[in-house]
Amino acid sequence: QKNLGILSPDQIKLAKMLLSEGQSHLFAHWAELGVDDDGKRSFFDQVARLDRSYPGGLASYIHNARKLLADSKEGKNPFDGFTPSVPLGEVLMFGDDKFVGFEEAGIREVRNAAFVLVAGGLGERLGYKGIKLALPAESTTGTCFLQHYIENILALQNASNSILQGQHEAQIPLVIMTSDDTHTPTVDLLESNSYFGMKPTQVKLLKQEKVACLDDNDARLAVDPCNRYQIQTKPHGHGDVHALLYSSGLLNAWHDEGRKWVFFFQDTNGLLFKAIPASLGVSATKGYHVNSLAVPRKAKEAIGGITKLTHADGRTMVINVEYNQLDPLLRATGHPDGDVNCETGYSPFPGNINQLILELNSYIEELTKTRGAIKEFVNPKYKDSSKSSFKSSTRLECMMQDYPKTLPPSARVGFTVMDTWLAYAPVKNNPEDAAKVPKGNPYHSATSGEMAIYRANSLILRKAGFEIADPTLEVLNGQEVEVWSRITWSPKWALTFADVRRKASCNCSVTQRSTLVIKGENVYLDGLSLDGTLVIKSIDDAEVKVGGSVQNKGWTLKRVDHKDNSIPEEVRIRGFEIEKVEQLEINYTEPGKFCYPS
Ligand code: UGB
Repeated sequence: QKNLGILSPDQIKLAKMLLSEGQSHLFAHWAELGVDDDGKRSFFDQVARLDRSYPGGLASYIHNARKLLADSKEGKNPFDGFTPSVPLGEVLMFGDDKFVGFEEAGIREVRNAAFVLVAGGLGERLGYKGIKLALPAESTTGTCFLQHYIENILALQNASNSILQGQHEAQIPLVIMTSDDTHTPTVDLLESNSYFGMKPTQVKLLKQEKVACLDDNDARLAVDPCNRYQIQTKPHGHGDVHALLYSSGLLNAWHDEGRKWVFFFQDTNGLLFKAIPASLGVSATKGYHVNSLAVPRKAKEAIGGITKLTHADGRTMVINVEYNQLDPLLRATGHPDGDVNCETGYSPFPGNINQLILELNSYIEELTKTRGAIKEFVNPKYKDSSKSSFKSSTRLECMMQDYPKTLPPSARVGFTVMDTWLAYAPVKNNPEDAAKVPKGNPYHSATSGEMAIYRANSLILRKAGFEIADPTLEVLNGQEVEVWSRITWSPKWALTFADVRRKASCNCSVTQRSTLVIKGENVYLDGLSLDGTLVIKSIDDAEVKVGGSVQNKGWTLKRVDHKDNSIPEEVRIRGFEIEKVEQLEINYTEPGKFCYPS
C-alpha cells in the first residue's frame, strides 16, 4: 500500500494481479516509500516482461504451475489411459532410388521453406564458455556451426532457385531463437562475419525470456536470493519457439509469401543438412503436417522414441516419448519386456533427433488456437516423500517436439528415419562425461561430432564409387573413435547424393591418412589418387577437373590434452589438433575451364 505512489496504473494492475494470485510474499520485505524505489520499479519491469512473454500472461503461468505441481505431488502418470504402438513413417536407405527421388523433391520444395534454429541453450553439459554456434564443426576448415548452417541454407536456396528458373528468386529466411545467455554473442558472431554471406534482412533473431521460479506447491514465485526486488527465473525450454514465432507475426508473413514449410533444428548437429533434402521431400510427397527426423534407436538408448499413443477414449497422437518413460509405459501396457530390440536389432520405436518439419498452413491454424502454448511439465526435486517442499526452486518447462500433443486426430503426423551416420552427431557432452559413456553408446562430444563428419563424407564418396580406406581406431580424450580420411566439402559443391555422383567419378581413391578439402561449386574429381592433403578452391565461374596422383606429407592429427589450458578451449575439447605439415593447394580465381594437372 505504502509504495502505491510510485507505480503507474499498469503497474498497479500487475500488483493487484499478483496479490490476487497469492503472491503477497513478493512484497513482504520491501523498504518503505523513498528507499530502493529504483529497485521496485525494476521489479515491475520484470513482472511486465514475464507477463508479456507467456501465452495468457503471468496469471496463466501461476494457474498452470499449480495444476502441474498438484499432478506431480499426486504422482499422476501423464500417459494414463494411453497404449503405445509403433507409428507409420518413412524409412530411408541412403543412396537408393527412393532416397534420390525424395532428395530431388526436397530441393524443389526448399525455396518454400523457412528455417528456425533454436539456440537459446547455454550448453551446460558441454561446458564450453562461448556459444555453441561459434564452435567449429570440424578442424580442416574451422567452419563454425552457424557458418555451416548459413552456407547450407544459401546453397539450398541457389539449387532450388536454379531448378525453377523463370520464377522469382526466392530467399529462404532464417530465424534464430536466442536467450539472454546467447543473444549478444550470436549478434556479434553474425555481424563480425557479415552474416556469413546471408542478407542481414534474411536473418531474424527472436529472444526467449526465462520464466519465474516456483518455491512451493502453491506456485509461490521465488524471490531472487541476490536481489529482493527481482523474481528468480530459469529457462523455460526450447518449446518457447512456437509462442515466439506466433507472436512475431512471421508465420503470416511467410504464408503471404507463399511459403509452405518450417524447418526446426538444433545448434550443433554437423550432419543435419545431409538429411534435409530427403526429409523435406518426404514431407512434400506424403503431405505430412508434422515430420520428425529420426534415427534407428537401440532399445533403452538415451534418446526419446517416436511413439503412437492411443487413448481408451479413442484419441491418438504420434509423439516423442522420452526414453525413461517409454520402457515403463510399455511394461504397464502389456509388454512385459518393455523396450526391446526387434528383428532389425533396433527398438521398433525410432529415435527422435528433434529436427522437425511443420507444414505452414496447419501450423498457423493450430497456433491460432493455442497462441503457441506447448504442453508443459514440471520436475521438482522434493525434500522428502511427503512431497510438500522442494530442495530448490523449480519452474515449468516445455519442449518444441511436444507441439503435436494438441493437434486434432486428423493431423498427418509422420516421421522419417535415416541412418545415424548420415543425420545425427550433436555436440552436447564435455570430454570427462563423454569418456564415461558406456562403450558402443554415442559420445555426443566435440570429438565424436567432428569424426562423424569425416565418416559421413567418406561413406558418401564410397557409395559414389570412390576407393576410401578403412578408418583407424583411436582414443581421443578418452573416447574410442573411428578416424576416417578427413574429407570436407562446401555445401555449394554437393547438397545431395546426385550432386556427389555428378561431380565425383568412381575412379578415385583416398588413403586413410589423407585430407581432402573442396571449396568450390564446379569441381569435378576424375581419376584422383590422394595420399596426403589436397585443398581445392575455385570461384563459382571456374570449372575445374582434378585428377592424377597427389602425394605429400599431409596433415596429421596431433593429440592434445583437454586439461591443458594453454590450448584454446575449442581445440582441446576435441582432444586433437590438425598439424599442417604439407599440402597441395590449388586455387582457381579466374573464370574459365581448367584441368589439374594441366
Ligand atoms: N534450447 C533453446 O533454444 N532454449 C532452451 O531453453 C533450451 C534449449 P539441448 P535437450 O537431440 O538428443 C533435446 O539442451 O533439450 C536449444 C530433446 O528435448 O541440447 O536436452 C539449445 O540451444 C531430446 O528429446 O537438448 O534434448 C539446443 O539447440 C533429444 O532429442 C536445443 O534447444 C535431444 O535434444 C536442444 O537443447 C537430442
